[in-house]
Amino acid sequence: MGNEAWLRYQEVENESLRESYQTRCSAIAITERTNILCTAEKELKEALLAMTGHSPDIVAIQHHQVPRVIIGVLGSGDAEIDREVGAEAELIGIEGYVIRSLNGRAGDSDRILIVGKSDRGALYGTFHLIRLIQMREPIEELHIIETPANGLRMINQWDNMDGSIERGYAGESIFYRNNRFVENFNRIREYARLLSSVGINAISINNVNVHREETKLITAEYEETLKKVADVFGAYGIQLFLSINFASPIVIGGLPTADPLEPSVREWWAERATDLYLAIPNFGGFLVKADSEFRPGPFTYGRNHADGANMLAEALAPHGGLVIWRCFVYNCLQDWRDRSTDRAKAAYDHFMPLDGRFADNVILQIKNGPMDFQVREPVSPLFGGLSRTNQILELQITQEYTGQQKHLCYLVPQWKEILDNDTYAVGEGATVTEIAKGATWGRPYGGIAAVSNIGNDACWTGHPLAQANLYGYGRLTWSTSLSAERITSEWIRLSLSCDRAVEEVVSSILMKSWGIYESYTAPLGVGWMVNPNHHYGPNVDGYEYSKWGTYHFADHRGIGVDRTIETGTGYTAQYHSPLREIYNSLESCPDELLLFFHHVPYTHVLHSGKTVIQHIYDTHFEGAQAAAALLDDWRSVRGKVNEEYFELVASRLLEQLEHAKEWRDMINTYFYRKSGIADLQDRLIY
Ligand code: GCW
Repeated sequence: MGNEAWLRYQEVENESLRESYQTRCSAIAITERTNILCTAEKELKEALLAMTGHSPDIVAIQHHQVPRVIIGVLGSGDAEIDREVGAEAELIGIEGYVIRSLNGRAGDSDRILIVGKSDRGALYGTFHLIRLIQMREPIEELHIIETPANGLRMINQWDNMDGSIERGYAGESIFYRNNRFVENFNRIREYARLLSSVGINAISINNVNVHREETKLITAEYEETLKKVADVFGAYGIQLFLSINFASPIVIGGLPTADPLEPSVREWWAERATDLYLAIPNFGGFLVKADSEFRPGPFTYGRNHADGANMLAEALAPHGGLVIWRCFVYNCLQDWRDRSTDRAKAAYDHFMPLDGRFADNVILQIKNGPMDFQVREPVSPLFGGLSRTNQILELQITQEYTGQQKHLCYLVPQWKEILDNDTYAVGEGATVTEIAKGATWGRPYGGIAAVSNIGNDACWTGHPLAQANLYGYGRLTWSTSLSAERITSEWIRLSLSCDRAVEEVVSSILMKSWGIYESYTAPLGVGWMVNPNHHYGPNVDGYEYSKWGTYHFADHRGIGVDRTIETGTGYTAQYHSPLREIYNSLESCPDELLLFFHHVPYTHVLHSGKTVIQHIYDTHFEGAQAAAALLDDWRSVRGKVNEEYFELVASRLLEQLEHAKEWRDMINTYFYRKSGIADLQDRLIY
């Protein structure tokens, strides 16, 4: 139940449709027996068997008698494929594909060509065809040309080798147990299938906080196992990356220092890289969290991030490897009385002076917002700031601050907004989408990475509907122009049901869930009103006097962080005009981000016409009510979806509804007592 996620193959009910799929796909031929094309053949074969009840024959490419699906790579010697795809080959990149139905001509039977410039492209095309059949779409007149928007489409696992997952809400790791790799790789293989089917091409398999055992992953001790893991992912076109510990030369290398400019340290890394690539020729490279939240880094030696990253880049470059260096760097030992330090400014302040000083195979990974995956943040000003450095966007699929997969919070609409954001770096049009993919500045590398939300939970994600976030992440990263509605509709039809009524209900539930979650939690972009450490549940002052730089500054007069140029921290100056002016001015700052940028009295009137305090009351009452309505909506699909699945979702929605009331009351009571201002509607505030 839920374990197949969106690769759920139900037999086609409609007989003539089933027969048409079966006839058109009565055989499969691949152009070469590469690992990845064999994967494509196997995937399609299994999908067809499950959905049509008939196992297609595997035939040679020259076989002309039966209607068949031909999966292959351009220029692999088959003249017909090259001829038929012809000029369209120009339209696809190395990972793109063309799908064409050729209806029986020239004495040959019907064929469906799925052709890429690489076998990965052909595999993605195969999953596309499978999706069409799952969604009961016609396949007679296919003419599809697809190429991914982003070069790097990455997943970051925050899995620890003890089996725990940092910020994981769906059970334990599928990779590790008791400080070893698991013995049975079936679940890992299933995960590779899911990821590949939505176009993911890279994965880092250990937490960016690299502890003692994980530090050893780059040593000979783990080579053999890593190779096996790399092969599992490799067969699905996914490259393996490891998070590394910057202090490895000391911790496991026996060196007295990890200074990136020290020759012995550079040699040590070069040797590690050489060994790793000997074992795993298609290894992707390193993901690095350095000088961030107590992790070691180049600062210890008076060096900067470019020195650190470039040292690793030098070690990996001869093998074609990449260094993905995270920009989540800030002072996490702040004093709340110090109003001049602003965590939001930190990443920009650290990395902008280094723009243009990173090696060609270094990519900076930037969280979407300047703080930390809150339900609402402005976009990080590093997007639009950096112009001479490779950069990718980091999103968080796991719902650390958005309800931890107990609450429903469908994040695709949030990600769409982030991607559509114009940074005004080059007049209009330098959106986060364009910058992240590398287009704005013509960078060789670009893409998106995201922190995974899966664990060994039977349905992968704890909350079954949270699967939609993983699916949506992949689809959106492949094609940033897809609408949230379209992605949602696909996910529902693939994972739940093709029934129109189910689609309507579930789509509406998903599409409104982010807004609902936002409305009963921290108001107007201010963030952080959660319990410290685990980050679940309301606690208005939980982070208020802490060292983490996460404050709302509420007192009896008002609330919000003054980040303006004139009277605040000056953070708004990190944006280009007109964003800078829009955010800097109280008049033009959008309501939903007001308290992120400004400190205002509770009586300040929003664009909506409401005062801040009344907005807080209203959204919290309405939000809790809307959360309750989600359960009512869901009840209407009972009997139309798997009963166990139904119950599991219902129980989560019930938990959410109860917890939303707690959020409502904690927040409303806090602000009522602080402000002394009554609710205009005189509702119950404790
Ligand atoms: O949001 C914070 C999380 C940490 C995480 C860190 C990061 C992996 O609370 O758990 O550490 O971000 O992104 O490095």
